[in-house]
Amino acid sequence: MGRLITFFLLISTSQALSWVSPFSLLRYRYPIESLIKTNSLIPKDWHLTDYRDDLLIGINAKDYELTYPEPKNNPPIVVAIIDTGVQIEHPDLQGKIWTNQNEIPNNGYDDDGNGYIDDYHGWNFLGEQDYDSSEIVRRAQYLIKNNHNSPELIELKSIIQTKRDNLLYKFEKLRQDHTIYQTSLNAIQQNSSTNLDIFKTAIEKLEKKYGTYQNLNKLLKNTQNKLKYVYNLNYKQSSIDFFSGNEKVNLGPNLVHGTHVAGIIAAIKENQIGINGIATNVKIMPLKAIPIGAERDEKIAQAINYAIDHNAKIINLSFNKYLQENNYFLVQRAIERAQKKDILIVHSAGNESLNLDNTIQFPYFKNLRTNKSFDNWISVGATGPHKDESLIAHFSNYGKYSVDIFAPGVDITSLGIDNNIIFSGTSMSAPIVSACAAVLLNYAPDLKPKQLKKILLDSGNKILNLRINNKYFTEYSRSGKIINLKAALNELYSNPIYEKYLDH
Ligand SMILES: [Ca+2]
Ligand SMILES: [Ca+2]
Ligand SMILES: [Ca+2]
Repeated sequence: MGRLITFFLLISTSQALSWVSPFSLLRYRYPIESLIKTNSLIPKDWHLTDYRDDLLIGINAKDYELTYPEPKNNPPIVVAIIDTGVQIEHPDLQGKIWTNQNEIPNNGYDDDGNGYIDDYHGWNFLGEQDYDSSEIVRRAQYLIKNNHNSPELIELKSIIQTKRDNLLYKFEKLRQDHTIYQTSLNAIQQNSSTNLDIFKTAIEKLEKKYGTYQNLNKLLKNTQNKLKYVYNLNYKQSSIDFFSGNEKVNLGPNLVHGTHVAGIIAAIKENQIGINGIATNVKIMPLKAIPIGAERDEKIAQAINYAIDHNAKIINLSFNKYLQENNYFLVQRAIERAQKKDILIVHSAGNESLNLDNTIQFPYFKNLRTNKSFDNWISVGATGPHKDESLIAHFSNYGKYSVDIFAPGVDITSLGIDNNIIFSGTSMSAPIVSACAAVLLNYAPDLKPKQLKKILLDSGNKILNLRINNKYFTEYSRSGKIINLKAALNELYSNPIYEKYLDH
Protein backbone atom coordinates (compact mmCIF):
# COMPACT_ATOMS: atom_id res chain seq x y z
CA MET A 1 0.00 0.00 0.00
CA GLY A 2 1.11 3.51 -0.70
CA ARG A 3 1.32 6.44 1.64
CA LEU A 4 -1.76 7.77 3.36
CA ILE A 5 -4.54 9.25 1.39
CA THR A 6 -5.11 11.38 4.42
CA PHE A 7 -8.54 12.79 4.23
CA PHE A 8 -10.29 9.61 3.19
CA LEU A 9 -9.16 7.91 6.35
CA LEU A 10 -10.92 10.56 8.40
CA ILE A 11 -14.28 9.41 7.12
CA SER A 12 -16.00 6.86 9.35
CA THR A 13 -17.97 3.98 7.86
CA SER A 14 -21.33 5.42 8.81
CA GLN A 15 -20.47 8.72 7.19
CA ALA A 16 -19.14 6.99 4.10
CA LEU A 17 -22.56 5.68 3.16
CA SER A 18 -23.99 9.12 2.61
CA TRP A 19 -20.72 10.68 1.66
CA VAL A 20 -20.12 12.09 -1.81
CA SER A 21 -16.60 11.64 -3.10
CA PRO A 22 -14.89 14.97 -3.94
CA PHE A 23 -13.74 13.24 -7.11
CA SER A 24 -17.28 13.19 -8.38
CA LEU A 25 -17.15 16.98 -8.19
CA LEU A 26 -14.28 17.33 -10.64
CA ARG A 27 -16.43 18.95 -13.26
CA TYR A 28 -14.42 22.01 -14.01
CA ARG A 29 -10.83 20.90 -13.95
CA TYR A 30 -10.25 22.94 -17.07
CA PRO A 31 -11.55 26.47 -17.52
CA ILE A 32 -15.04 27.04 -18.66
CA GLU A 33 -15.51 28.94 -21.88
CA SER A 34 -17.51 32.13 -21.49
CA LEU A 35 -20.25 32.06 -18.87
CA ILE A 36 -21.95 35.32 -19.81
CA LYS A 37 -21.00 35.47 -23.47
CA THR A 38 -23.99 37.55 -24.42
CA ASN A 39 -23.36 40.33 -21.93
CA SER A 40 -21.71 42.80 -24.29
CA LEU A 41 -21.94 45.60 -21.70
CA ILE A 42 -18.98 44.15 -19.87
CA PRO A 43 -15.76 45.37 -21.47
CA LYS A 44 -13.30 42.68 -22.58
CA ASP A 45 -10.67 43.97 -20.18
CA TRP A 46 -13.01 44.26 -17.19
CA HIS A 47 -10.49 42.53 -14.94
CA LEU A 48 -8.11 45.50 -15.33
CA THR A 49 -10.63 48.24 -14.51
CA ASP A 50 -10.93 50.38 -11.44
CA TYR A 51 -14.03 49.71 -9.36
CA ARG A 52 -14.74 53.42 -8.74
CA ASP A 53 -14.68 54.34 -12.41
CA ASP A 54 -16.44 51.42 -13.99
CA LEU A 55 -18.54 49.79 -11.27
CA LEU A 56 -16.86 46.53 -12.18
CA ILE A 57 -14.60 45.01 -9.57
CA GLY A 58 -11.37 44.78 -11.55
CA ILE A 59 -7.86 45.07 -10.13
CA ASN A 60 -7.12 48.68 -11.08
CA ALA A 61 -4.18 47.86 -13.34
CA LYS A 62 -4.71 50.17 -16.28
CA ASP A 63 -2.40 53.12 -15.80
CA TYR A 64 -0.25 52.42 -12.78
CA GLU A 65 2.87 53.34 -14.78
CA LEU A 66 1.61 56.93 -15.00
CA THR A 67 1.47 57.29 -11.21
CA TYR A 68 4.54 55.16 -10.58
CA PRO A 69 6.97 55.33 -13.52
CA GLU A 70 8.70 51.99 -13.85
CA PRO A 71 12.39 51.84 -13.01
CA LYS A 72 14.54 51.60 -16.11
CA ASN A 73 17.18 48.94 -16.81
CA ASN A 74 16.06 46.49 -14.14
CA PRO A 75 16.37 42.91 -15.31
CA PRO A 76 12.95 41.41 -16.16
CA ILE A 77 11.10 39.46 -13.48
CA VAL A 78 10.92 35.81 -14.53
CA VAL A 79 7.56 34.11 -13.95
CA ALA A 80 7.56 30.34 -14.46
CA ILE A 81 4.27 28.93 -15.72
CA ILE A 82 3.91 25.24 -14.90
CA ASP A 83 1.07 24.46 -17.23
CA THR A 84 0.09 22.86 -20.56
CA GLY A 85 2.77 24.70 -22.59
CA VAL A 86 2.75 28.16 -24.16
CA GLN A 87 2.47 29.22 -27.79
CA ILE A 88 5.81 31.03 -27.61
CA GLU A 89 5.57 32.26 -31.21
CA HIS A 90 2.36 34.18 -30.46
CA PRO A 91 2.82 37.72 -31.85
CA ASP A 92 1.58 39.27 -28.59
CA LEU A 93 4.25 37.45 -26.56
CA GLN A 94 7.26 38.39 -28.68
CA GLY A 95 10.17 39.38 -26.44
CA LYS A 96 8.27 38.13 -23.40
CA ILE A 97 9.49 34.55 -23.38
CA TRP A 98 12.41 33.66 -21.13
CA THR A 99 15.53 32.35 -22.82
CA ASN A 100 18.22 30.20 -21.30
CA GLN A 101 21.27 32.28 -22.20
CA ASN A 102 23.68 29.43 -21.55
CA GLU A 103 21.97 27.03 -23.93
CA ILE A 104 22.41 27.02 -27.72
CA PRO A 105 19.06 26.04 -29.26
CA ASN A 106 18.58 23.15 -31.71
CA ASN A 107 22.12 21.75 -31.68
CA GLY A 108 21.16 18.51 -29.93
CA TYR A 109 23.62 19.23 -27.14
CA ASP A 110 23.18 20.17 -23.47
CA ASP A 111 25.40 23.26 -23.67
CA ASP A 112 24.89 24.46 -20.09
CA GLY A 113 25.10 20.96 -18.62
CA ASN A 114 21.84 21.25 -16.66
CA GLY A 115 20.60 17.86 -17.84
CA TYR A 116 18.19 19.26 -20.43
CA ILE A 117 19.13 19.26 -24.11
CA ASP A 118 18.27 22.45 -26.05
CA ASP A 119 16.12 23.90 -23.24
CA TYR A 120 16.27 27.39 -24.73
CA HIS A 121 12.69 28.41 -23.80
CA GLY A 122 12.01 26.16 -20.81
CA TRP A 123 11.18 22.47 -20.90
CA ASN A 124 8.39 20.02 -21.75
CA PHE A 125 8.46 17.54 -18.88
CA LEU A 126 5.70 15.43 -20.45
CA GLY A 127 7.63 14.48 -23.57
CA GLU A 128 5.09 12.84 -25.86
CA GLN A 129 2.75 11.93 -22.98
CA ASP A 130 0.05 14.56 -23.42
CA TYR A 131 -2.66 12.30 -21.97
CA ASP A 132 -2.73 10.57 -18.60
CA SER A 133 -5.29 8.91 -16.34
CA SER A 134 -7.77 11.11 -14.52
CA GLU A 135 -8.03 11.42 -10.75
CA ILE A 136 -11.24 9.43 -10.61
CA VAL A 137 -9.58 6.54 -12.45
CA ARG A 138 -6.51 6.60 -10.19
CA ARG A 139 -8.68 6.76 -7.07
CA ALA A 140 -10.84 3.87 -8.31
CA GLN A 141 -7.73 1.83 -9.19
CA TYR A 142 -6.40 2.45 -5.69
CA LEU A 143 -9.66 1.24 -4.12
CA ILE A 144 -9.74 -1.85 -6.33
CA LYS A 145 -6.14 -2.69 -5.51
CA ASN A 146 -6.87 -2.46 -1.79
CA ASN A 147 -10.14 -4.38 -2.01
CA HIS A 148 -12.30 -1.51 -0.83
CA ASN A 149 -15.62 -2.53 -2.26
CA SER A 150 -17.06 0.69 -0.92
CA PRO A 151 -19.95 2.93 -1.96
CA GLU A 152 -17.28 5.34 -3.18
CA LEU A 153 -15.89 2.77 -5.62
CA ILE A 154 -19.36 1.97 -6.91
CA GLU A 155 -20.00 5.69 -7.43
CA LEU A 156 -16.65 6.27 -9.15
CA LYS A 157 -17.14 3.27 -11.44
CA SER A 158 -20.53 4.60 -12.43
CA ILE A 159 -19.12 8.09 -13.16
CA ILE A 160 -16.30 6.60 -15.25
CA GLN A 161 -18.76 4.43 -17.16
CA THR A 162 -20.98 7.43 -17.92
CA LYS A 163 -17.94 9.38 -19.14
CA ARG A 164 -16.96 6.47 -21.39
CA ASP A 165 -20.48 6.07 -22.74
CA ASN A 166 -20.61 9.76 -23.65
CA LEU A 167 -17.14 9.66 -25.19
CA LEU A 168 -17.97 6.54 -27.21
CA TYR A 169 -21.12 8.19 -28.52
CA LYS A 170 -19.14 11.33 -29.44
CA PHE A 171 -16.39 9.23 -30.99
CA GLU A 172 -18.86 7.35 -33.17
CA LYS A 173 -20.43 10.62 -34.43
CA LEU A 174 -17.00 12.10 -35.17
CA ARG A 175 -15.85 8.95 -36.91
CA GLN A 176 -18.92 9.02 -39.15
CA ASP A 177 -18.40 12.67 -40.02
CA HIS A 178 -14.73 11.96 -40.66
CA THR A 179 -15.64 9.19 -43.11
CA ILE A 180 -18.20 11.38 -44.88
CA TYR A 181 -15.63 14.16 -45.18
CA GLN A 182 -12.98 11.88 -46.68
CA THR A 183 -15.38 10.12 -49.05
CA SER A 184 -16.74 13.45 -50.29
CA LEU A 185 -13.29 14.93 -50.72
CA ASN A 186 -12.12 11.87 -52.68
CA ALA A 187 -15.19 12.00 -54.93
CA ILE A 188 -14.62 15.68 -55.70
CA GLN A 189 -10.89 15.30 -56.28
CA GLN A 190 -11.30 12.30 -58.57
CA ASN A 191 -14.38 13.79 -60.23
CA SER A 192 -15.85 10.32 -59.85
CA SER A 193 -19.52 11.17 -59.74
CA THR A 194 -21.98 12.95 -61.94
CA ASN A 195 -23.67 14.39 -58.91
CA LEU A 196 -20.85 16.24 -57.17
CA ASP A 197 -23.21 18.73 -55.55
CA ILE A 198 -24.18 16.19 -52.89
CA PHE A 199 -20.54 15.88 -51.86
CA LYS A 200 -19.95 19.62 -51.96
CA THR A 201 -22.96 20.22 -49.72
CA ALA A 202 -21.75 17.53 -47.33
CA ILE A 203 -18.35 19.22 -47.03
CA GLU A 204 -19.89 22.64 -46.57
CA LYS A 205 -22.06 21.30 -43.78
CA LEU A 206 -19.10 19.69 -42.03
CA GLU A 207 -16.95 22.80 -42.38
CA LYS A 208 -19.71 24.82 -40.81
CA LYS A 209 -19.78 22.37 -37.94
CA TYR A 210 -16.02 21.92 -37.35
CA GLY A 211 -14.31 24.83 -39.09
CA THR A 212 -11.60 22.82 -40.79
CA TYR A 213 -10.75 19.19 -41.51
CA GLN A 214 -7.83 19.55 -39.09
CA ASN A 215 -10.23 20.51 -36.30
CA LEU A 216 -12.37 17.46 -36.96
CA ASN A 217 -9.29 15.27 -36.98
CA LYS A 218 -8.04 16.81 -33.72
CA LEU A 219 -11.39 16.25 -32.01
CA LEU A 220 -11.42 12.66 -33.17
CA LYS A 221 -7.92 12.00 -31.82
CA ASN A 222 -8.66 13.82 -28.57
CA THR A 223 -11.80 11.77 -27.97
CA GLN A 224 -9.94 8.57 -28.77
CA ASN A 225 -7.12 9.45 -26.37
CA LYS A 226 -9.56 10.28 -23.58
CA LEU A 227 -11.07 6.82 -23.98
CA LYS A 228 -7.65 5.22 -24.10
CA TYR A 229 -5.96 7.08 -21.23
CA VAL A 230 -8.07 9.52 -19.24
CA TYR A 231 -11.20 7.43 -18.50
CA ASN A 232 -9.89 3.92 -18.80
CA LEU A 233 -9.81 1.81 -15.62
CA ASN A 234 -7.49 -0.66 -17.36
CA TYR A 235 -4.88 1.93 -18.30
CA LYS A 236 -1.86 1.67 -16.07
CA GLN A 237 1.08 3.88 -16.65
CA SER A 238 4.18 1.86 -15.92
CA SER A 239 6.69 3.73 -13.79
CA ILE A 240 7.22 7.30 -14.93
CA ASP A 241 10.35 7.89 -16.94
CA PHE A 242 12.15 10.61 -15.03
CA PHE A 243 14.28 11.47 -18.01
CA SER A 244 11.60 11.74 -20.66
CA GLY A 245 10.78 15.17 -21.99
CA ASN A 246 11.88 17.52 -24.73
CA GLU A 247 12.34 21.19 -25.53
CA LYS A 248 8.99 21.54 -27.30
CA VAL A 249 7.02 23.73 -24.90
CA ASN A 250 4.80 25.04 -27.69
CA LEU A 251 2.96 21.88 -28.78
CA GLY A 252 0.12 19.85 -27.32
CA PRO A 253 -3.63 19.30 -27.34
CA ASN A 254 -4.35 21.89 -24.61
CA LEU A 255 -1.79 24.56 -25.45
CA VAL A 256 -4.49 27.21 -25.19
CA HIS A 257 -4.62 26.93 -21.37
CA GLY A 258 -1.00 27.90 -20.76
CA THR A 259 -1.10 30.50 -23.54
CA HIS A 260 -4.14 32.16 -21.94
CA VAL A 261 -2.35 32.21 -18.57
CA ALA A 262 0.82 33.68 -20.15
CA GLY A 263 -1.20 36.38 -21.95
CA ILE A 264 -2.91 37.56 -18.76
CA ILE A 265 0.51 38.18 -17.21
CA ALA A 266 2.68 39.33 -20.08
CA ALA A 267 0.85 40.15 -23.33
CA ILE A 268 2.33 43.31 -24.89
CA LYS A 269 0.31 46.43 -24.06
CA GLU A 270 -1.22 48.79 -26.60
CA ASN A 271 0.21 47.09 -29.71
CA GLN A 272 -3.20 46.44 -31.33
CA ILE A 273 -2.65 42.68 -31.11
CA GLY A 274 -4.21 40.24 -28.65
CA ILE A 275 -4.80 41.81 -25.25
CA ASN A 276 -3.08 44.06 -22.71
CA GLY A 277 -1.19 42.00 -20.15
CA ILE A 278 -0.64 43.30 -16.61
CA ALA A 279 3.14 43.31 -16.13
CA THR A 280 5.60 45.01 -18.48
CA ASN A 281 9.13 44.10 -17.43
CA VAL A 282 8.48 40.39 -17.26
CA LYS A 283 9.57 37.13 -18.93
CA ILE A 284 7.52 33.95 -19.04
CA MET A 285 9.33 30.65 -18.45
CA PRO A 286 7.10 27.95 -20.02
CA LEU A 287 7.32 24.63 -18.20
CA LYS A 288 4.98 22.07 -19.72
CA ALA A 289 3.96 19.49 -17.12
CA ILE A 290 0.14 19.33 -17.13
CA PRO A 291 -1.40 16.59 -19.29
CA ILE A 292 -5.03 16.05 -20.19
CA GLY A 293 -5.84 13.90 -17.17
CA ALA A 294 -4.20 14.30 -13.76
CA GLU A 295 -0.66 15.57 -13.37
CA ARG A 296 2.17 13.43 -11.99
CA ASP A 297 3.91 14.67 -8.86
CA GLU A 298 7.34 13.65 -10.18
CA LYS A 299 6.94 16.03 -13.11
CA ILE A 300 5.56 18.88 -10.99
CA ALA A 301 8.50 18.58 -8.61
CA GLN A 302 10.96 18.57 -11.51
CA ALA A 303 9.32 21.65 -13.01
CA ILE A 304 9.38 23.57 -9.71
CA ASN A 305 13.06 22.67 -9.30
CA TYR A 306 13.80 23.80 -12.85
CA ALA A 307 12.15 27.17 -12.13
CA ILE A 308 14.21 27.54 -8.93
CA ASP A 309 17.48 26.60 -10.64
CA HIS A 310 16.94 29.06 -13.50
CA ASN A 311 16.13 32.13 -11.41
CA ALA A 312 12.39 32.42 -11.67
CA LYS A 313 11.08 34.76 -8.94
CA ILE A 314 7.45 33.66 -9.18
CA ILE A 315 5.94 30.27 -10.02
CA ASN A 316 2.34 30.13 -11.26
CA LEU A 317 0.43 26.90 -10.60
CA SER A 318 -2.99 26.88 -12.27
CA PHE A 319 -3.88 23.25 -11.52
CA ASN A 320 -4.93 21.05 -8.62
CA LYS A 321 -5.97 17.56 -7.68
CA TYR A 322 -7.47 15.92 -4.61
CA LEU A 323 -5.43 12.76 -4.73
CA GLN A 324 -2.42 12.44 -2.48
CA GLU A 325 -0.19 10.06 -4.35
CA ASN A 326 2.95 8.24 -3.25
CA ASN A 327 5.37 10.78 -4.61
CA TYR A 328 3.72 13.92 -3.28
CA PHE A 329 6.67 14.30 -0.90
CA LEU A 330 8.75 15.29 -3.96
CA VAL A 331 6.44 18.24 -4.62
CA GLN A 332 6.52 19.24 -0.98
CA ARG A 333 10.31 19.11 -0.97
CA ALA A 334 10.41 21.33 -4.07
CA ILE A 335 8.05 23.85 -2.45
CA GLU A 336 10.23 23.86 0.70
CA ARG A 337 13.20 24.56 -1.54
CA ALA A 338 11.38 27.43 -3.27
CA GLN A 339 10.59 28.82 0.18
CA LYS A 340 14.28 28.74 1.16
CA LYS A 341 15.25 30.44 -2.11
CA ASP A 342 12.68 33.23 -1.67
CA ILE A 343 10.50 32.30 -4.63
CA LEU A 344 6.80 33.13 -4.53
CA ILE A 345 4.29 30.43 -5.52
CA VAL A 346 0.81 31.45 -6.67
CA HIS A 347 -1.79 28.69 -6.81
CA SER A 348 -5.33 28.62 -8.19
CA ALA A 349 -7.82 27.54 -5.52
CA GLY A 350 -9.66 25.23 -7.96
CA ASN A 351 -13.06 25.07 -9.63
CA GLU A 352 -15.05 22.55 -7.60
CA SER A 353 -17.15 24.93 -5.42
CA LEU A 354 -15.55 23.38 -2.33
CA ASN A 355 -14.70 24.85 1.05
CA LEU A 356 -10.99 24.00 1.17
CA ASP A 357 -10.96 24.38 4.96
CA ASN A 358 -12.63 20.94 4.95
CA THR A 359 -10.90 19.28 1.99
CA ILE A 360 -7.22 18.85 1.26
CA GLN A 361 -6.09 19.47 -2.30
CA PHE A 362 -2.70 19.12 -3.92
CA PRO A 363 -0.37 20.84 -4.25
CA TYR A 364 -1.15 21.76 -0.64
CA PHE A 365 -0.66 25.19 0.93
CA LYS A 366 0.65 23.63 4.12
CA ASN A 367 3.84 21.78 4.81
CA LEU A 368 2.53 18.31 5.74
CA ARG A 369 5.62 17.66 7.86
CA THR A 370 5.19 20.71 10.12
CA ASN A 371 1.48 21.39 9.47
CA LYS A 372 2.44 25.05 8.95
CA SER A 373 1.31 27.14 5.99
CA PHE A 374 4.00 27.97 3.46
CA ASP A 375 4.71 31.71 3.78
CA ASN A 376 5.75 31.95 0.09
CA TRP A 377 2.36 30.65 -1.08
CA ILE A 378 -0.73 32.57 -2.22
CA SER A 379 -3.94 30.66 -2.92
CA VAL A 380 -6.39 32.51 -5.18
CA GLY A 381 -10.16 32.14 -5.69
CA ALA A 382 -12.18 33.56 -8.59
CA THR A 383 -14.53 36.54 -8.65
CA GLY A 384 -16.90 37.96 -11.24
CA PRO A 385 -17.37 41.62 -12.24
CA HIS A 386 -20.40 42.61 -10.12
CA LYS A 387 -20.88 43.48 -6.48
CA ASP A 388 -23.78 41.12 -5.88
CA GLU A 389 -24.35 37.45 -5.08
CA SER A 390 -22.44 36.49 -8.21
CA LEU A 391 -19.23 38.14 -6.97
CA ILE A 392 -17.69 34.81 -5.99
CA ALA A 393 -17.74 32.66 -9.12
CA HIS A 394 -20.17 29.77 -8.58
CA PHE A 395 -17.41 27.28 -9.40
CA SER A 396 -14.70 28.79 -7.22
CA ASN A 397 -13.28 27.00 -4.19
CA TYR A 398 -12.96 29.14 -1.06
CA GLY A 399 -11.89 28.92 2.56
CA LYS A 400 -11.39 31.30 5.47
CA TYR A 401 -8.05 29.62 6.30
CA SER A 402 -7.04 27.95 3.05
CA VAL A 403 -7.70 30.58 0.36
CA ASP A 404 -5.77 33.83 0.73
CA ILE A 405 -7.49 36.25 -1.62
CA PHE A 406 -9.76 36.50 -4.66
CA ALA A 407 -8.98 37.83 -8.15
CA PRO A 408 -11.09 38.11 -11.31
CA GLY A 409 -11.73 34.71 -12.91
CA VAL A 410 -15.04 35.02 -14.76
CA ASP A 411 -15.08 35.78 -18.48
CA ILE A 412 -11.43 36.70 -18.77
CA THR A 413 -10.34 37.52 -22.32
CA SER A 414 -6.77 36.52 -23.13
CA LEU A 415 -4.65 34.95 -25.85
CA GLY A 416 -5.85 31.83 -27.61
CA ILE A 417 -3.97 29.98 -30.34
CA ASP A 418 -5.45 31.89 -33.28
CA ASN A 419 -7.83 34.38 -31.70
CA ASN A 420 -8.46 35.80 -28.29
CA ILE A 421 -10.56 33.50 -26.18
CA ILE A 422 -12.74 33.96 -23.10
CA PHE A 423 -12.19 31.53 -20.22
CA SER A 424 -13.53 31.34 -16.70
CA GLY A 425 -11.73 29.57 -13.87
CA THR A 426 -9.41 30.09 -10.92
CA SER A 427 -6.73 29.19 -13.51
CA MET A 428 -7.22 32.78 -14.71
CA SER A 429 -7.24 34.32 -11.21
CA ALA A 430 -3.83 32.94 -10.21
CA PRO A 431 -1.89 34.57 -13.09
CA ILE A 432 -3.54 37.91 -12.27
CA VAL A 433 -1.95 37.68 -8.81
CA SER A 434 1.35 36.40 -10.25
CA ALA A 435 1.41 39.43 -12.55
CA CYS A 436 0.72 41.87 -9.69
CA ALA A 437 3.57 40.32 -7.70
CA ALA A 438 5.85 40.67 -10.75
CA VAL A 439 4.94 44.36 -11.03
CA LEU A 440 5.77 44.94 -7.33
CA LEU A 441 9.09 43.11 -7.72
CA ASN A 442 10.01 45.33 -10.63
CA TYR A 443 9.74 48.37 -8.34
CA ALA A 444 11.29 46.62 -5.34
CA PRO A 445 13.37 43.65 -6.53
CA ASP A 446 14.54 42.58 -3.06
CA LEU A 447 11.11 42.11 -1.53
CA LYS A 448 10.74 38.63 -0.05
CA PRO A 449 7.71 36.43 -0.89
CA LYS A 450 6.35 36.95 2.62
CA GLN A 451 6.43 40.73 2.12
CA LEU A 452 4.94 40.52 -1.37
CA LYS A 453 2.11 38.45 0.04
CA LYS A 454 1.57 40.88 2.90
CA ILE A 455 1.42 43.89 0.58
CA LEU A 456 -1.00 42.17 -1.81
CA LEU A 457 -3.28 40.91 0.98
CA ASP A 458 -3.16 44.11 3.08
CA SER A 459 -3.97 46.39 0.15
CA GLY A 460 -6.73 44.31 -1.47
CA ASN A 461 -10.20 45.62 -2.09
CA LYS A 462 -12.29 44.79 0.98
CA ILE A 463 -15.87 44.30 -0.14
CA LEU A 464 -17.97 45.02 2.95
CA ASN A 465 -21.62 44.34 3.69
CA LEU A 466 -22.06 41.83 0.91
CA ARG A 467 -23.72 38.58 1.89
CA ILE A 468 -23.35 35.54 -0.35
CA ASN A 469 -25.23 32.41 0.74
CA ASN A 470 -25.74 33.72 4.28
CA LYS A 471 -22.08 34.57 4.84
CA TYR A 472 -20.26 37.84 4.31
CA PHE A 473 -17.87 37.99 1.36
CA THR A 474 -15.07 38.67 3.83
CA GLU A 475 -15.61 35.21 5.40
CA TYR A 476 -14.70 33.32 2.21
CA SER A 477 -10.95 33.94 2.32
CA ARG A 478 -8.13 34.71 4.73
CA SER A 479 -7.85 38.35 3.69
CA GLY A 480 -11.52 38.79 2.81
CA LYS A 481 -10.40 40.83 -0.19
CA ILE A 482 -9.97 41.08 -3.96
CA ILE A 483 -6.54 41.89 -5.32
CA ASN A 484 -5.94 45.54 -6.36
CA LEU A 485 -2.71 46.46 -8.12
CA LYS A 486 -2.83 50.24 -7.77
CA ALA A 487 -3.60 49.92 -4.04
CA ALA A 488 -0.69 47.47 -3.68
CA LEU A 489 1.65 50.03 -5.26
CA ASN A 490 0.26 52.74 -3.00
CA GLU A 491 1.00 50.51 -0.02
CA LEU A 492 4.53 49.81 -1.26
CA TYR A 493 5.24 53.53 -1.72
CA SER A 494 3.47 54.89 1.36
CA ASN A 495 4.32 52.38 4.07
CA PRO A 496 7.73 53.33 5.54
CA ILE A 497 8.64 49.70 6.22
CA TYR A 498 9.10 49.17 2.47
CA GLU A 499 11.06 52.40 1.87
CA LYS A 500 14.45 50.68 1.82
CA TYR A 501 13.33 48.21 -0.83
CA LEU A 502 12.24 50.79 -3.37
CA ASP A 503 14.37 51.11 -6.46
CA HIS A 504 14.34 54.87 -6.96
CA1 LIG B 1 20.61 22.53 -21.13
CA1 LIG C 1 21.87 23.02 -27.09
CA1 LIG D 1 -1.35 43.22 -26.95
